[in-house]
Amino acid sequence: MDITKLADQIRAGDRRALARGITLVESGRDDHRAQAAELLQALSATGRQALRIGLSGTPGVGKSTFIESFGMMLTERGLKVAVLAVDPSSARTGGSILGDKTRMPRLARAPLAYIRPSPSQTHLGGIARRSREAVALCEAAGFDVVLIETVGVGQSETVVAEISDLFLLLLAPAGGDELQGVKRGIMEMADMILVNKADGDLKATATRTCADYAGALRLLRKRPQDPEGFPKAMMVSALAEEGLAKAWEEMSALADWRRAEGHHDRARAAQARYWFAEEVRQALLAELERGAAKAQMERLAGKVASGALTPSLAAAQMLESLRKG
Ligand SMILES: Nc1nc2c(ncn2[C@@H]2O[C@H](COP(=O)(O)OP(=O)(O)OP(=O)(O)O)[C@@H](O)[C@H]2O)c(=O)[nH]1
Ligand SMILES: [Mg+2]
Repeated sequence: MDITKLADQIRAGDRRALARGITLVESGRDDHRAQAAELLQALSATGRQALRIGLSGTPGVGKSTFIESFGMMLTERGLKVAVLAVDPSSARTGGSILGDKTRMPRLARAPLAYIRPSPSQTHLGGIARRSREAVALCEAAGFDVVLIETVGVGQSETVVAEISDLFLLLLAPAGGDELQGVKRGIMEMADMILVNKADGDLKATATRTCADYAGALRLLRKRPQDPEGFPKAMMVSALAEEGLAKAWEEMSALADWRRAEGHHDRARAAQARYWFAEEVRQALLAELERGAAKAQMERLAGKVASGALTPSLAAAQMLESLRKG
């Protein structure tokens, strides 16, 4: 594969080249990893930045519907929109973004939009890297907005929040006890909470839910990266296409403020540091699964199990043998 040529094509906005690039970064093969690294390095000089918007929510809350309506609105304004999914469970049924492509019929056909189906299989450790690198490729290809969707099941929200500029939490209208259902850590990550399905019979409940969450957000610790009034809760209807323009206005205002105040650059730098450290951690863990280290782990585990060594002494010996390499 000619990586220089592929990089040129991606830079020029060639969709098929972008798709091939993403397939490359998704691959676990060693030779592909090396080519992917070369590709990302070649594209890192473009300096292009998209607004990266992470979107999380439980199954059925309306993420796909929202992305379809919201994405269409953005493309109608002339913005180029890419859609990616971070899917922690490869066996998930019904909600895969491949299915979503058919559930986003208008966006899938929009010339300014690109929807990337989630890969059919990924090992858990590879999710973060492949998502991060896919976002980088979309940026290099000149997209204005990258929407990164994840189903809210825990760990994947952190991944998405750490590759996004804005993190949105999509919620459904519900009774008061639902409020406890959202983990505090997730609330603390959110820049905006969008209460979806604020239409028809659900509108009154949505209004209450929105007020509840607005109240809950006010109780959270103030973050330096937020201007007055953020994080905020709003109502939208992805189906009726209501509140979407207002939501975009708020997102843009927040993003502009963060850029002007230096928070945007600081956040991206902090994310780069985070992912560097994370890659090192993952690589070190992978070392333990290989050859001599793996055998040594098993040998020491046996001694710990039989009571010949304490866990901490065995760990110290393990680290010692790793250092000697
Ligand atoms: N009334 C109403 N229904 C909606 C709205 N948005 C989505 N829905 C409905 O909610 C159901 C689930 O919507 P999806 O967009 O597939 O939800 P999702 O969050 O992508 O679900 P998963 O992909 O399974 O995680 C569908 O029947 C939608 O038509 C809305 O704004 N109002
Ligand atoms: Mg969906």
